[in-house]
Amino acid sequence: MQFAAQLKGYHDRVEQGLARLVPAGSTRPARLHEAMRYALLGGGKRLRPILTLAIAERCGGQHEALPAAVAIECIHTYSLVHDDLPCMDNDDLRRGRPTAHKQFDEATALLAGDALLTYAFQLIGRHYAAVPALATALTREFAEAAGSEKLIGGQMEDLLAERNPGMTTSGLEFIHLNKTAAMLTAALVAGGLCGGASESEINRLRLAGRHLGLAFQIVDDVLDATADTATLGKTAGKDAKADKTTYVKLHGLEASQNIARRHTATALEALAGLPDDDGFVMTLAESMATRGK
Ligand code: GRG
Repeated sequence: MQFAAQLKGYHDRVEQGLARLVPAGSTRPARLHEAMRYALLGGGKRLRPILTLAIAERCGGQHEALPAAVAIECIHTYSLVHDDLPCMDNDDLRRGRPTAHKQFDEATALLAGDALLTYAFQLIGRHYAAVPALATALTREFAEAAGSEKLIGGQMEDLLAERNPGMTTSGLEFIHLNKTAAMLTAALVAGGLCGGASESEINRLRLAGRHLGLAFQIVDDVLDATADTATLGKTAGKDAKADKTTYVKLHGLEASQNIARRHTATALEALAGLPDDDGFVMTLAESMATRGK
């Protein structure tokens, strides 16, 4: 099957899973559940859950991966909702639509983000109760990736960096590794855990996630500087306007693109040691670094 058709198949499965596994908008209190569904179901590339599903199948398909895939998208979406709030990035546009706090209000968006994060763990507990070792491993993986030493820690350092004009490449790498690569790594590892991957395969997934995440974030910085708002579905040019330290600011556009290419090559080398007969995972990983071209 062609890559595009496969990608659409995974995308559809994720959309259906999100619509089915997250409480209906009519669930009391309806305003909260409507806001959760508004943020979650309003577009998005679904890269993390697609990676989880695709890796799980290729690593043996031992257990149903859809609940884990939906859980990672819930955590990712919570982080976007909170990142858009006026006290953080203060953005009006996300996934081509008004941000959750613009569509509802700040307090509702804050609570919807909280609820999405918590719901991810409810899903894991509910759907993997019969396989306690898997439930524990997934909980640990997601909690560590989303916690104070990774996602939230990366976000904290990112906020602090706005007041630090002397930011270095290693400071920036810390932010990217924790804010971006940790959640992509968790998506890959969750796929491995659901599929029944060996320890050495899980280690390969971790290495791939690290480099894929760095490449993905550098490309995100490049796109912020080069693409328009309509293409991105979020406000373009924000980094330069805020004089934010990014790879583009530190290294320039061309060097940033070369660094992203090197990280992608390392990620692909790590993934090459995994079962992927039809090359779908490799092509998806490659496309993440070439998006916007
Ligand atoms: C509020 C704890 C907390 C964290 C916020 C996600 C995040 C951290 C900030 C958003 C801004 C940003 C550039 C994050 C880096 C990761 C990233 C590129 C997120 C966007 O992911 P995509 O492109 O988005 O996969 P879609 O909308 O397709 O899901």
